[in-house]
Amino acid sequence: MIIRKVELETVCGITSRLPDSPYPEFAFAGKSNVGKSSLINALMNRKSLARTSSHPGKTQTINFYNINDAYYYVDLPGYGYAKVPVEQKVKWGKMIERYLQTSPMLRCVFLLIDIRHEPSTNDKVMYDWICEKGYTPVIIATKADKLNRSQIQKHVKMVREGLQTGENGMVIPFSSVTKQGREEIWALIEQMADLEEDRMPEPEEDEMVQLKEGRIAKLEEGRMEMDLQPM
Ligand SMILES: Nc1nc2c(ncn2[C@@H]2O[C@H](COP(=O)(O)OP(=O)(O)OP(=O)(O)O)[C@@H](O)[C@H]2O)c(=O)[nH]1
Ligand SMILES: [Mg+2]
Repeated sequence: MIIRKVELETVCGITSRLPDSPYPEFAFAGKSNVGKSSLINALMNRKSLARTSSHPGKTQTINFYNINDAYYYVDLPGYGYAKVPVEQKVKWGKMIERYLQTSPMLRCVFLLIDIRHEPSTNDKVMYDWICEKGYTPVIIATKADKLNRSQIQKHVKMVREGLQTGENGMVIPFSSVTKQGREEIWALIEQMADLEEDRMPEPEEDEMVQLKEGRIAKLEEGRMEMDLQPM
């Protein structure tokens, strides 16, 4: 994928109005410190545009990154960070829910899980929540560089079973260090964005009027022909 333009276009806090996106959106969810911002940087070919930190709870807003004026990557706040006060957690939860529920341009939610560990209860809740909202989450198993090749497949199976994704659930091992998995994720995003573009757009009102008039003209022609039939 050629990245011509990346720009942090909108930052939404708890009370902000969500933007009316003109382009498809791809959101990245997962527990705090799992590597959401690092993945977004890797997908944007940027080292540090999305702020990362070894301290959990770095991303506290919903951040919309404009990619090539073609789509948005949406960095969501992480969940499950013990030091965040309960009140704050509830507010973030509501903010993420509002986003998942009301964004007409959201095409896919990527759920990030640390490949080294079994999915937590929070991960399972998030997985089920995304499904309930009508999306099929694509699982990204992050920090794959921490395991050797033979361990990776075993851990992918563990993640799949932990979330109960079923046989067909998509789990992509990824590393922001080696960039393993990046091409696959790009290909998926391009495919999903294109699919939408291929859909026939709803006709504009003017076109509908023309369509109606066109049909009436055709009908009249038909009638005229009938009128011309010999009795
Ligand atoms: N080894 C390794 N470390 C990673 C990888 N991805 C992220 N990290 C490290 O994990 C830590 C957290 O990464 P972030 O990308 O900030 O995580 P986040 O999910 O955005 O975290 P919050 O914003 O707090 O929700 C940082 O120290 C990263 O350098 C990876 O693929 N491999
Ligand atoms: Mg982050």
